[in-house]
Amino acid sequence: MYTTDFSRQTQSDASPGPAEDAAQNDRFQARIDADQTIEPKDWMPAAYRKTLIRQMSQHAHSEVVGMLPEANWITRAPTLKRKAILLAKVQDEGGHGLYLYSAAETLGVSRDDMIDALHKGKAKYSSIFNYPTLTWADIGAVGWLVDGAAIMNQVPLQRCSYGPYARAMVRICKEESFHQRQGFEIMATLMKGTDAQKAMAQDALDRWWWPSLMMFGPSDDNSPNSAQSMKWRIKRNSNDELRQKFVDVTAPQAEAIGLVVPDPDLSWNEARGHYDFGDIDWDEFFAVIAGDGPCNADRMAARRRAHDEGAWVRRAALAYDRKTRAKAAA
Ligand code: BYC
Repeated sequence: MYTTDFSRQTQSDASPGPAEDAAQNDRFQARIDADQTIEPKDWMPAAYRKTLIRQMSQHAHSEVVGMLPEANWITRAPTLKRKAILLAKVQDEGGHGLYLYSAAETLGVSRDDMIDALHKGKAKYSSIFNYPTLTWADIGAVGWLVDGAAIMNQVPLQRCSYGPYARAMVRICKEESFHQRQGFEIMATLMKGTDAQKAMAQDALDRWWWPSLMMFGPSDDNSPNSAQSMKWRIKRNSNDELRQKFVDVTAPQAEAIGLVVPDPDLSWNEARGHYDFGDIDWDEFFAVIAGDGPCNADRMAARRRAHDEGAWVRRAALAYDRKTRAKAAA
């Protein structure tokens, strides 16, 4: 995901701005500590607003850019049923983007500005969508692992302190659970197939495993936004906690269908009650979020093209809206 110009925030931004006094901030923090939700018209620190705009807009961008790797397979899905399922899933992702842009707009930023920031390369979207979907098994791996990681991260967001974001996440999480199941079912079906199908599923897991672990963001000791976001209860868990949960849930699923997780260090640690796992290649992660992943350029070009090609639809909708209002006024 990507930051936007308007949303760059450091720890020092969290201190009260000139127009904010400490008492207001204390009252705000007390509401958060009492687990009350913050609503659009409530007073909030400028830094809280900025952090939410950053996270929610990059989340929305991820949903929309995330349509691209899967859409690549709609026409090539192996059966009519698989095509229909994939088409519905990709539409769901578009819908998630729309709820999230709308929820972010309640903070006073316009959707046009958010999309403009994405198109100008000033805004982030999830690193995961900069990897290619090379085979049909990749569609299984994306549903199982990418949507699986997304759920792990998004379930706690249903209890995020900002009401519109928390409420948007309820339906999104329901749909993501269904997506995860369909991805796992594709992988399970391939693993019951021919040797070539099994090899294709294993190859997809080999390529998607590590990038999926990177989705949770940098390790806790290198996550500049986590402490403040957790204090504000935007985030309820740290990046490493959620990554560990994901590994704990997913490793046995791989084993159950005969797949081997591409990590020689993966092993159950009885004492910790968790799986141990190997080191993540953080150089790769930071290169991808800096724009140097395998598909960054393609993804951005496709988004900009889609936006340009949709300009007439936006103009038509606005013209219709003007006509309807004029009629109503007359
Ligand atoms: N990719 O301090 P940190 C989906 C950035 S889509 C790119 O830990 P934070 C789906 C981070 O933004 C799932 N950038 O940050 C759709 C920050 O940079 P800035 C999308 C990343 O915000 C279609 C810097 O690294 N889910 O479900 O506390 C098909 C330092 O990080 C990434 C969401 O967006 C990354 N992976 O925590 C299928 C969930 N990780 O902004 C599925 C909402 C970190 O300071 N977002 N960065 O320049 C979050 O929960 C949080 O933003 C994160 C990062 C946990 C991701």
